[in-house]
Amino acid sequence: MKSYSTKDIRNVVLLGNTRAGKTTLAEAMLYEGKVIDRRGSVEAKTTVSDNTEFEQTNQKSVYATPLYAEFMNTKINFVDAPGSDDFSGGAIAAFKVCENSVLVVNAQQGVEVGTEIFARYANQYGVPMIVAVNHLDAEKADWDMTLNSLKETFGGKIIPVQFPVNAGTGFDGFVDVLSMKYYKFKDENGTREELDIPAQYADQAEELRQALMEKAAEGDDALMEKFFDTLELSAEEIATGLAAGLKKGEAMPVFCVSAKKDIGVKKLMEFIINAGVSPVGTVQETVEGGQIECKPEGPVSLFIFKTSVEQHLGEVSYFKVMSGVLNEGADLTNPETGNGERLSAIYAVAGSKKEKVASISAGDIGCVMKLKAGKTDVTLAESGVDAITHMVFPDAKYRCAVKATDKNDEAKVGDALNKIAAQDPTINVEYSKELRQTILSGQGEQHINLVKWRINNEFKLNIELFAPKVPYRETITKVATARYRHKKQSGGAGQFGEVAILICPIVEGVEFTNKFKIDGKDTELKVKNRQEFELEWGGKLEYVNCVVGGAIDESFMPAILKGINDKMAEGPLTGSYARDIRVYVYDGKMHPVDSKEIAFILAARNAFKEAFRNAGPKIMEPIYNVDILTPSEYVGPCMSDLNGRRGMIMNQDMDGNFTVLHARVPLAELYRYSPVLSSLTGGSATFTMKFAEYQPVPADVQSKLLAEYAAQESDED
Ligand SMILES: Nc1nc2c(ncn2[C@@H]2O[C@H](COP(=O)(O)OP(=O)(O)O)[C@@H](O)[C@H]2O)c(=O)[nH]1
Ligand SMILES: [Mg+2]
Repeated sequence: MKSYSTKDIRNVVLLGNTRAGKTTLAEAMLYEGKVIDRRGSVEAKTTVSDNTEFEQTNQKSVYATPLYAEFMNTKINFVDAPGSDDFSGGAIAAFKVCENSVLVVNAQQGVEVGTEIFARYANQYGVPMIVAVNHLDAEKADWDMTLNSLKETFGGKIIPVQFPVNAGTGFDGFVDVLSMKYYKFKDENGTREELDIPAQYADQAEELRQALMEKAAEGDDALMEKFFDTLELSAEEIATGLAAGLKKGEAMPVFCVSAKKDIGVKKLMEFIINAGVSPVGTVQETVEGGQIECKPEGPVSLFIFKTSVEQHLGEVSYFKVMSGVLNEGADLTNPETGNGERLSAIYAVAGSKKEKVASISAGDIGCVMKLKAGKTDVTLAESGVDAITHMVFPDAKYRCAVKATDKNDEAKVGDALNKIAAQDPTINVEYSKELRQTILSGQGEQHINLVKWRINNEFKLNIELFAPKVPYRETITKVATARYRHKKQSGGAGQFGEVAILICPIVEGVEFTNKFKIDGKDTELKVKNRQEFELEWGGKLEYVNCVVGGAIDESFMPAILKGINDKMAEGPLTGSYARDIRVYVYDGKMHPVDSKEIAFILAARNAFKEAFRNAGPKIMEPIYNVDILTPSEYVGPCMSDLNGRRGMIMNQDMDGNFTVLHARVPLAELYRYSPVLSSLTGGSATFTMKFAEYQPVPADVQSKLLAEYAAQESDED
């Protein structure tokens, strides 16, 4: 392959609903770009893009696959992204490296859920969208319906550049208004004739040309002036204005395509080259707050946006050269760790097809194998160059607990999960000491099921997924005292320790006091010292020594604190962490021979447990901020579902035809929320969730949790 300079590169991510035809369009572009000499199909499991077993079995893309085509002396790199929100991580990674997107829409369906979801992401990440209306050869293809649904969703940004001729099973061409030509196709391999527009389409073409000129004029002030003066723009001027509007996100030009029959694919590629945003001069922010400009004469810097493990190759890291020219054999450094890497061989990449190249210029995409630490979201650069800012992914929407089916596989399963998480930044695996569970989280149930499939099929291990425990907290609401004597005199050496404690809640804004009523008497405790601890699970413990007259020797005070800490870490109500408690040790007793540390630890544990139970104990639960984005017609069902989850709707906003519901929902009620929301809304809603705060659980929930814990608790001593 020849080496392409920065200005001759275009990077494009293919977006859209599942089954819109992205993978098939990618195949046609590879064919037009001479990367393959015959097209595969999704049905025959022979596309370049869907090259993994999971994708072929399920006939859908779940990984974002980098591909390229060489066309008109330009290298178009494109990333075929999956169409389901569960796998949005791939598209979001692609936004980091693509200056353009093609939004593929199925002409039988018009705008679908995935169209809107991914268009929203593209807007959010500031990537311009070209629209390809695909499936125009299908029996039920409906151009007008599709165009109307696009206009309804995206408004005046939608500007058709073409219209189809004979849409439906006889689809064989389109009128292109940019060139004012009729393209008629003779076969299913992209062979076309360029003809004058037939008389019957002349008016329609002229009408569209007027609209196109107006839209183009909006994109550029000089053009606007010229258009006002002469009411006419040349084809080049229209293209220039349209390109400017596209870049600013104000125009979404629409093209006619049949990916299956290779109709319209070349024109789309021409437009990407002529009007798409080139990487020249684009800027990446660095973690240090600086900038890296995309130019070949800059220092070498590349960013890894994807890693995967591939058959016969091992680990493959996909990157974009953000600056400079990368030559094979380059020695680069990860600026964040200082670790060096040698890139001995570098490749241009189209799915599983990889071609070794000698150099890759700024703006271009390639891959390298078997890096030591070349994980996703990592910069490798010449020394002295800063790391590029990290990719930002949505927070996890689906959590579950995971364990190896066979206990002996535990370590291997842990390894496998960590490998998967290192490749996919939207998968998170974490052992929770508190819950004593490994928690696996991702973007949805399908996403987690893919992890399970990979563990089964790629790692040949079995796992079980189940509901995660909820990280409850325990605290108290009033003052209580307890006295406990631990005494053991059977057999050899005896044990003796007695402590009397008072506990009260630590409440922000309420001052420390040493005056209490103990056993009905007003008492002023003599404070010898106070220690305050920030607990690692949040909240505080304060330990106040008020022992007088040597009732307990100073040397036993740490043992008493240990006993209390034990119960703080395993709360008396449900075994969850306790927080925000002040403990006063004000009395006790020793035995000249039998008093030892263990006796005071146990006495303190039991005294604390008893006092806690009399101090108006409360179970607290984590509450999450949940923002649901749903088509407004589903607001009713979403709200009543939230009510059933003890959710509170805080407020709501409108966003076009969508409503955003802002709710607060206990985490305990959010297990498997994503599939439920999906079935409530025909898959058209999406949501985010983020921890907000701890709140006491309602009385009925508390009773239920207490009963559950009591059933499994064994008495201590
Ligand atoms: N008739 C027709 N079928 C198509 C066209 N493009 C894709 N398909 C079929 O639609 C299905 C989904 O296509 P695919 O490329 O996997 O869609 P993706 O999910 O967007 O990647 C497959 O069965 C394709 O063969 C097209 O232009 N015309
Ligand atoms: Mg696909």
